[in-house]
Formats: sequence, C-alpha cells, structure tokens
Amino acid sequence: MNIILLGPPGAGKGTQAGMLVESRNMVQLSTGDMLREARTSGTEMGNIVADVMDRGDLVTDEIVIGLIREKLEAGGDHGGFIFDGFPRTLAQADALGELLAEFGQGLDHVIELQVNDEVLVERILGRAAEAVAAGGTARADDNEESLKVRLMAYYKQTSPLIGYYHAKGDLKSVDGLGEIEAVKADIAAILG
Ligand code: B4P
Repeated sequence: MNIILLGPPGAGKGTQAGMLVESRNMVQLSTGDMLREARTSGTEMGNIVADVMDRGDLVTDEIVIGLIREKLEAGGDHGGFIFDGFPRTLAQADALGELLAEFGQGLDHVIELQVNDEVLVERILGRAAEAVAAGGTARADDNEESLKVRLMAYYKQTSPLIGYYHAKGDLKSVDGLGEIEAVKADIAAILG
C-alpha cells in the first residue's frame, strides 16, 4: 500500500507517518528529512538546499524528484511507502505517478490533513520554543518569518494538489485539529 500525506507545514504529516511506520511496517519517505540530511553533506547542493529551506521556500523539483527516485530504486521488503511532504508541486505529482508506474506500483490513498493557519503557527513556534527550552536549537525554518514563506508556498504551489487528486478520486480529507491519537484513528479508518 502506497499513500501520500498532504497538508500545510505543521499539519502533522511527519508525526502521523512515524506512527504508520510503527504500526504497519511501512517506509516513510520524508523529503524534508532527506533534504535536512543533504544540507549537512557540505556539498554545493547541500548549501543551496540549506539556503532555500531556511527561507521557507521549496527546493527545486529536480533535486526532490531525484531523491525520491533513489529511494524507490532501493526497493526492499515492507508494507509500502508513505510519501510525507512529497509531492509539493504539480510537477512533483506528475513525476511521482510516472515513477510509481515505472516501478510497477500504484497509489492507494492521498490523505489531506486539514489544519487552520492559527493552529499551524502555534504548533511550529511551540516546537521551536520546546527545542530551546530543552537546551537545543530550533529547526532553522521554525520561526515566524520563514513560516510565513512556508505557508505562502503551501497555498500557492501545494494546495492545487488537493484538486488534482480529488479529480483522480484518490483524495480523503481528515480533520488534523484533533489530538494526535484521534487523527491516527481517522487515518486508520481510511486505510482499513
Ligand atoms: P517538512 O520537513 O516536510 O516539514 P513540515 O511540512 O513543516 O512538517 P509536518 O507537517 O511534517 O509537521 P510535523 O508532523 O513535524 O518540510 C520542511 C522544508 O523542506 C520545506 O519548507 C521545504 O523547504 C523543504 N521540502 C520538503 N519537501 C519538499 C518537496 N517535496 N519539494 C520542495 N521542498 C521540500 O508537526 C509539527 C508540530 O506539530 C510538531 O511539534 C508536532 O508534535 C505537532 N503536532 C503534530 N500533530 C499534532 C496534533 N494532532 N495536535 C497537536 N500537535 C501536533
């Protein structure tokens, strides 16, 4: 079973994907995590990625699609892929469809987590404050300025995917405002 978790920054995609890995032996493909790993590589590509992410903008389709291709090529024995934070543009969505076809796979569900901006801001700035309170550092893009850009990028470049997958009949929407366990139960009801 292959699924996409779609939603704005802080909607809980990463949180829910992590729990699906535990309960269903699925593999989480978080482009955010892959890009955070790339930025620590010290390569030219890593430096470009770091600047774009810190600003809150989207990294180029070419880089992100390349990262996903590598993961699909690696294959493995598991319960399917959770695409967490990918696709984020229509070009990425088209590329994912082509990649899955190339590897003889399909897409089973696209789950949209619905959360309003007020709560998203509260969660992300809350995560930043918690990290600092624990003696660590906040994620470089978990600040008010970058968050504004992240939300703009979501509404402009990613939200059109809701109509795209709705038209294909793949879209299911879940209220992402509830407690983490409540959101988990709603997703489990969709996956069966
Ligand atoms: P991501 O790493 O994907 O980060 P995100 O969208 O901000 O987070 P997510 O929705 O997973 O929220 P989380 O569960 O962590 O992207 C970061 C950046 O990478 C992007 O801005 C972009 O630059 C780049 N990027 C990534 N993918 C890309 C792509 N495909 N194309 C181009 N660029 C790309 O939850 C956030 C907080 O909320 C946590 O503290 C969590 O504990 C809390 N929370 C979650 N669910 C909750 C709930 N139900 N109730 C209360 N709190 C909850």
